[in-house]
Amino acid sequence: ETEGDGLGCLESLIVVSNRQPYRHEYEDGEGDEGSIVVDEPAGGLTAGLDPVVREANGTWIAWGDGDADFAVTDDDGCVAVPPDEESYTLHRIELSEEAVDSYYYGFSNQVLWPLCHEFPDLIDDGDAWANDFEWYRTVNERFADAVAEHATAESVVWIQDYHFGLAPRLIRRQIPEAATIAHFWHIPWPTPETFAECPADEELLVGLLGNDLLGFHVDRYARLFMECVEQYLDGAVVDHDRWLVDYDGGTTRLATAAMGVDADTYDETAREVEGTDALLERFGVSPEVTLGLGVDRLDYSKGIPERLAALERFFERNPDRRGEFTFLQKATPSRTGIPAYERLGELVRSEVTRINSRFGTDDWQPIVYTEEYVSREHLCGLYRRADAMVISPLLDGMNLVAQEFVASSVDEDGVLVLSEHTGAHERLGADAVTIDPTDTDAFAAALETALEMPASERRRRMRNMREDVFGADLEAWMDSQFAAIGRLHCSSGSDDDE
Ligand code: GDG
Repeated sequence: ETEGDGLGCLESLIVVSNRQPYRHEYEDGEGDEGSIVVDEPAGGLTAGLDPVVREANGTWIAWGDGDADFAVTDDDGCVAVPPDEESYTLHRIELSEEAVDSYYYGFSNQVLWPLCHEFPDLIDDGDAWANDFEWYRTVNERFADAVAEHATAESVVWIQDYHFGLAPRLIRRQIPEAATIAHFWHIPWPTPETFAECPADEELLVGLLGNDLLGFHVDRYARLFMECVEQYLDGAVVDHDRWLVDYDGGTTRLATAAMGVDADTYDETAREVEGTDALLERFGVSPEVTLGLGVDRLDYSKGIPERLAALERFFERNPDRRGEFTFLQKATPSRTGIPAYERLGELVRSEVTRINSRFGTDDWQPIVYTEEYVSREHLCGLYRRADAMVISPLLDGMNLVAQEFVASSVDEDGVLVLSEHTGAHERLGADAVTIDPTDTDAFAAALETALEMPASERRRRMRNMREDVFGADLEAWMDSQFAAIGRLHCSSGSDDDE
């Protein structure tokens, strides 16, 4: 019943995330000679949470990573932000190169990421993981210690993501019982069969059950979490109907909340765009073409090779589309240095070259591939201009790009081709063209369906999707989290609310 403003009884908010909301840098990369400038939050969750932490005069604990970052903090790593209107404390944790290698590139991204995305073959095997896991634990301890420095009995601690699977329990041990710990897990949760491959299965579950509230994007991930607890953790009692897990004297409530995007901003930005011809020409795309678009981090979970295979099949089957349709794939390199990501980059680039040499002509390429980072304005322009947006992950917690595209489609004439294996599909599946990315023939046929769809049907589907994306935006997601946190936090000490 406590709808909306869960922030009401919140006196002290402590956010924990890997990425920091503000970065300090030396101007012109001049080393410590230059003056220090500040980077604003880049977008997404960080930008969305910033005003909430400001309003709460809270604390944000995150990894700080440069000399300039620490030149402005006090001895404890704290600095007041934002610089122009100091509203909250940013507490930066400094990590050695070895810690980053093992905690971030190692256990987080070569064990937990492939595990949760159902790529057991990519999980670091051999001895590497044991050392990585030790560092993961050490870093989680350091964050937990930082939380303990700031926490009071009134505190709400809100932890973000898979980098902090052990922190909740470590925090619980150090802070007053009345404080509330909540956590949002932004990626999928694996099946029990896959979870068996987790080298630190029990400790991870025990860690996460230090939370009072654990959130996922969709019901399925929460259910899988409960199944894993039941199978792999002795002594835990799972209430599948009420979504509660009792363990070691504490109760963890599970919740789902599908994350949204700042839809109004995407809409406004897309409306202000003054054409994309110049941008397309810069990439080597003729402004006249029918445009397909892909926007992803260069990650093996995003199904980019599968998308290229479907495009090749599409051009085989539709010779009349050659010269007329171009697919622009924007890929942002990420986690470079991890072998699986290096291999993926090589595969994608060589497949693009091969397909282009098969169908391309002197003045037309079927696939234009770029790893250039584009501004939010340009991104919105491309979303608006795209005739078909293609999102084909093999598994994706939510996928915000799908929603950003919908929010930017102000002319209501673009079609969303969307993998059924994304959290976003639970929201948009009814009005998107659904694909299984591994079924190349059906995927190619879906591209045909999208490009041949009559304008009236495009509009009808896009309107439905826009209703969803604007109705359940980033702010609504945060409200729902804080309402759930508020119900636990403000009622602690009184009777259970159900
Ligand atoms: C994880 C989960 C979940 C990309 N290239 C550019 C650019 N981007 C931005 C997009 C979007 C973001 O990066 C990617 O977000 P996704 O949600 O698609 O995917 P992940 O990075 O894997 O995020 C995912 C998410 O967490 C939130 O919970 O949805 O399932 O995997 O915002 O716009 N932005 C700009 N230029 C680029 O070139 N400006």
